[in-house]
Amino acid sequence: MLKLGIIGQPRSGKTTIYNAVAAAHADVDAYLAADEVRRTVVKVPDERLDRLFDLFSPPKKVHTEIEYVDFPAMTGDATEVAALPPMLRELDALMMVLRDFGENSDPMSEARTLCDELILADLAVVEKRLIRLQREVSSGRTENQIEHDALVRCKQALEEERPVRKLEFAHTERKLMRGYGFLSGMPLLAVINSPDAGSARSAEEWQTLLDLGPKSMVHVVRGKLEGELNDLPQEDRTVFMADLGLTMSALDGMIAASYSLLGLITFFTGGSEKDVHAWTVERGATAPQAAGVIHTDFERGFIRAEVTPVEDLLSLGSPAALRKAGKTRLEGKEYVVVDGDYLIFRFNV
Ligand SMILES: Nc1nc2c(ncn2[C@@H]2O[C@H](COP(=O)(O)OP(=O)(O)OP(=O)(O)O)[C@@H](O)[C@H]2O)c(=O)[nH]1
Ligand SMILES: [Mg+2]
Repeated sequence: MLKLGIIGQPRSGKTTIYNAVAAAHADVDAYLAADEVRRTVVKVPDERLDRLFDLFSPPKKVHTEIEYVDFPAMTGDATEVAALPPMLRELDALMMVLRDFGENSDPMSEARTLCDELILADLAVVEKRLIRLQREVSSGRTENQIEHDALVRCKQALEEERPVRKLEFAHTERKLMRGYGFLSGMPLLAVINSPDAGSARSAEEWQTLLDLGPKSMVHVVRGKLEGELNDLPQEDRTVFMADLGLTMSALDGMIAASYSLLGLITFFTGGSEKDVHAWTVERGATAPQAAGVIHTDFERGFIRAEVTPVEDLLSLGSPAALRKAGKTRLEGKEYVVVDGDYLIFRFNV
């Protein structure tokens, strides 16, 4: 399951946003110790899955899920910050909440401070490993030369306060570097937490100003206001959202941003018997890799996939009607899955 960690300066609105996303209503003013985190698993809303469920009426509907983790503030206090990096390295992406509401708000400076902390944590890892590798290399052993050279480049960048995210690696280097789980190299979603009246700048303007590099995105929210919308009955919520010019809920917006940041797409399986099921894969995944998300045996024994765009299935009403209309294709191992594919796998286990 996809795991996103919410980090930020004290009182930047991390828990408020976590609540808006989780509709969990954890107490925003409760003190969270440094090693204490809140976790919530949210179902990724998808109206295509809802319509598939209506079409087939199976016993079950299974959404894809994302876990959000609300971390204590990164205060720059050495003892507290030291407890965070190992926990952060387990995540798929970081969500950095920047305060854009209240007095003396300065999202730029908060971003800089946070990014510096991530850089320092990475530098400690690099330096420790390099001591050993340098000894190896200078004694003429070359088996870890590539790793050594890549780490030297990382060190140089980090010392210049540039995140690992901004470095380019060759394929083998990238594989080696992945093992380190560099925090400054993780996909990063900057969340500008704006006052009720809205942010003075657009997401594009923030993106340019923050200049976070590749694998980064900016999402502008009004955390408190959007969280409060969760308390309203559905009808009122729709009216309020229209008044506020919001086209989607905080949760939907955050998930859409996370998916696009991580390059993820959704495909569907199932039918009337058991369930309809939404699954997540990385953009570019082949049909066997998609089958592997369901079960590793499916990947190994993959023969073919029957592929239909879900919209065609929904408009024509049944797999049989689709086959008749010639909308369903049989695809082999090379097929690259597209967002919204409805797939039936044929495999041999
Ligand atoms: N006006 C306004 N207030 C907000 C917003 N987001 C959070 N707040 C308020 O700011 C205070 C801190 O919010 P939290 O969500 O607890 O912030 P946090 O980052 O989790 O705080 P710590 O965990 O203590 O570091 C609370 O009183 C919130 O109600 C916002 O978008 N607008
Ligand atoms: Mg908090």
